[in-house]
Amino acid sequence: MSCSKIDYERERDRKVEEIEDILKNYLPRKEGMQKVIMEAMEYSLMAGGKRLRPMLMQETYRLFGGESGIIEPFMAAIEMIHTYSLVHDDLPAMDNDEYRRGRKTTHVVYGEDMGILAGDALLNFAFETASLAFEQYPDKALLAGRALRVLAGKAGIYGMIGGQVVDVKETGHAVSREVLDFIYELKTGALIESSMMIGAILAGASDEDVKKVEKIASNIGFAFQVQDDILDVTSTSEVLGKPVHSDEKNEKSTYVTLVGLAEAGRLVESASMEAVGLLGELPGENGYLAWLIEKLIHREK
Ligand code: GRG
Repeated sequence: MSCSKIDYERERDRKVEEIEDILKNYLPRKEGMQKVIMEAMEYSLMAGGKRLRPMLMQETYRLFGGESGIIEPFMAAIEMIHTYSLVHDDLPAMDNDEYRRGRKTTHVVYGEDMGILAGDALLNFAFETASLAFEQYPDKALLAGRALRVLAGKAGIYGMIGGQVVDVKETGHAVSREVLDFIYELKTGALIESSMMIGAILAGASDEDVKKVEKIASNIGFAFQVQDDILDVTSTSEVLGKPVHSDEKNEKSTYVTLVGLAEAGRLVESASMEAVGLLGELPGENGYLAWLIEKLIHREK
């Protein structure tokens, strides 16, 4: 049965609500002398956002026929890891941002010390949460172990942290396309890859299909980040078709500065088409997932 755009939008809103309920369910109780850290965790985690990663995880799980609640602690964990990365990225030592998701950043509200600790706490609590899967679903311990390894690996030095390290090191001067691809693949792509791979792994997908899912997610991550570059510029510049020069004070290469807006748009389109094409090779009903990928990639904010 085919669904209209409006139906998918309603479905997305319902799924976001469902994800937020899951997140609330796994947050720690605000108690004890350290209560302020639980408050800061809740402040940053429940600040809105697209909930893209847990949604991609759950949809991939369903695509491969997954039906149990084992996915839920992992959905909460990936959003905690994503949120920790944003909290730390906003700190004065990194991007020094005052606003995120339409409200004051965590360190602005709770102080820099608590901002650092809230990020650390979310990262640790993510693994504490994901590990609940072993107790709750002992018959699926092997799958949970594989999923946990992907979660840790893709968030770590060969994944998101690795990408952020190179990004920080390379800020202040122009970089080659090769370096930019490395940064995008690790900093943005890795968590999206882990989201979808974990969905597939927990549903018992074959190694070959998990690899295919990784490739789909890598294309989504790339297109998502290049679209982010495009949106950064289109909100402030009308320059079309030619390379846009980086901000001189804090020079940062992006796909738009490297190849121009028009070519960046074409690359987003081809990565998105590759993702949707590969998705079509997988089993299962993928109408909503294909719509979601298109929607994310062509988002306007
Ligand atoms: C500090 C270890 C560490 C890593 C930081 C994620 C990140 C790495 C930095 C954030 C800055 C940035 C532009 C990252 C690229 C990925 C990206 C577009 C993140 C924003 O994700 P969305 O749009 O955010 O899914 P919401 O708020 O919707 O959840």
